[in-house]
Amino acid sequence: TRLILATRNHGKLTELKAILAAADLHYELDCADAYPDIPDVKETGVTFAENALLKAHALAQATGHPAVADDSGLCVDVLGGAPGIFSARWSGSHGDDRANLTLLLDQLSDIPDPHRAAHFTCAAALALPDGTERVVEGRLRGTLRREPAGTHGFGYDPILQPDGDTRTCAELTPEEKNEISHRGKAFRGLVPVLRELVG
Ligand code: ITT
Repeated sequence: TRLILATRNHGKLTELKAILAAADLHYELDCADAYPDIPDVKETGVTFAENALLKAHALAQATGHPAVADDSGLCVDVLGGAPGIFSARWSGSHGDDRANLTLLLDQLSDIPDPHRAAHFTCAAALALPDGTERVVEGRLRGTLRREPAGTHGFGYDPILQPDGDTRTCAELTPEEKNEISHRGKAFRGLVPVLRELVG
């Protein structure tokens, strides 16, 4: 069976492949990059789940294969959940991780440590060519540092320190991050659904 990973974000892709590999699913995994002619879908949803479903359906329809998608982001308590679904383009330029993180730290410079709680959210969506759909969400809670630390991962990893750890996500090994992450939780939650609906 072929399963399409409907993302063009390479940080996500690396983590997704590792998380799904651990589940021993025996699919042929194909990435969205293998279908350059399929245009990116407009993320017009107002929730992570809606956007993940839009992306999964677009690839499932266009390829005729089941597709999974990930919509994710960082939600900061004191900002009422922002950047949230706008995490990838918070600074204005889509996917510029360094600019996004720098702007966010700047916006939070006056916020004292006890009020710097935040979480990552990931919505993992599965869509089949016949229109069947499922979504599972996962979260990783933590606090935001004042300075980035660590070189692993991507996006806002250098500034989120998971609760119960003294390191940022970017200081965890990839295995340690996948074990506790929003993405690990969401996609491990999707595995039984994949077994049932995709085989
Ligand atoms: P696709 O739509 O192609 O999957 P994208 O990067 O546009 O890629 P999103 O709209 O879901 O995807 O944006 C996700 C953003 O949230 C990402 O660019 C990061 O800035 C942030 N993010 C998500 N998961 C993260 C993680 O595990 N660690 C750090 N930052 C993360």
